[in-house]
Amino acid sequence: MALYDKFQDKTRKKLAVLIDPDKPTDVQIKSIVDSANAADVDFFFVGGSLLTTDSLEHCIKVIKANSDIPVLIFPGNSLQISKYCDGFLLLSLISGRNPEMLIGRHVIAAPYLKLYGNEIIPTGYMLIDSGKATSVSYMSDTTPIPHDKDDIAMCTALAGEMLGLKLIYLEAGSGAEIQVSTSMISKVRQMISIPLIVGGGIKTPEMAADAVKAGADIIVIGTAFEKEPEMLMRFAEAIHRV
Ligand code: 1GP
Repeated sequence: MALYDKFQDKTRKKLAVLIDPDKPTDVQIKSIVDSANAADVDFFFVGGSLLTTDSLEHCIKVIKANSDIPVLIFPGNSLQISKYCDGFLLLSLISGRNPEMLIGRHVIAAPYLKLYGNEIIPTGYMLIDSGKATSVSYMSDTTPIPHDKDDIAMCTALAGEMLGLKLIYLEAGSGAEIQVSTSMISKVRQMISIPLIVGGGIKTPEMAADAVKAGADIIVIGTAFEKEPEMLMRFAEAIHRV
């Protein structure tokens, strides 16, 4: 099954585990991967707003040596490309008005992506305000959509779908204090027919379950698993049960 088919599969809600390749040691990556295998997690996303080490490919190799779960690059910039991943989320930051994040970086990355033959999934990436400045809003030089402006989020997601994007990702930012509201998730869900990803600041299995009940198809969690990979099973059960 092509990776995008797996995103579209409606048989269950899905969990993607985000690994920032800068942070964990090989032993810590292996521990998260072992927990993800046991919890039947659906995807690994690998990437970060700013990487300070040359660790991306190594991280992907460690995951792939220990798991059959598909690994997608979730790039923070055009340096985060590798032939070893299974797929690549080609992010267009449609909540912002920075042309570099809408098309500029893509022009630089495109020939490498073609050369490597990665499965490309064009993704409408939407930053939602979460109460404080996040790395991703600072690094992308874009203003997030206000937390309570569901109508702006709905119309932005709809425009993204009309432009041909294949996924919409509502992002509060890694480690966000406030997650995307269930009201916004539900209204965006009603507006679009493509799969909806939600992430940022989801700290408990109950919060993850609320997001999928509101209409998210895929939940992305990183920070909560960095310290406690054993929590992964509880999150996966809460999401897969819905
Ligand atoms: C960030 O949505 C992801 O891009 C995950 O966020 O680290 O807060 O789980 P957390």
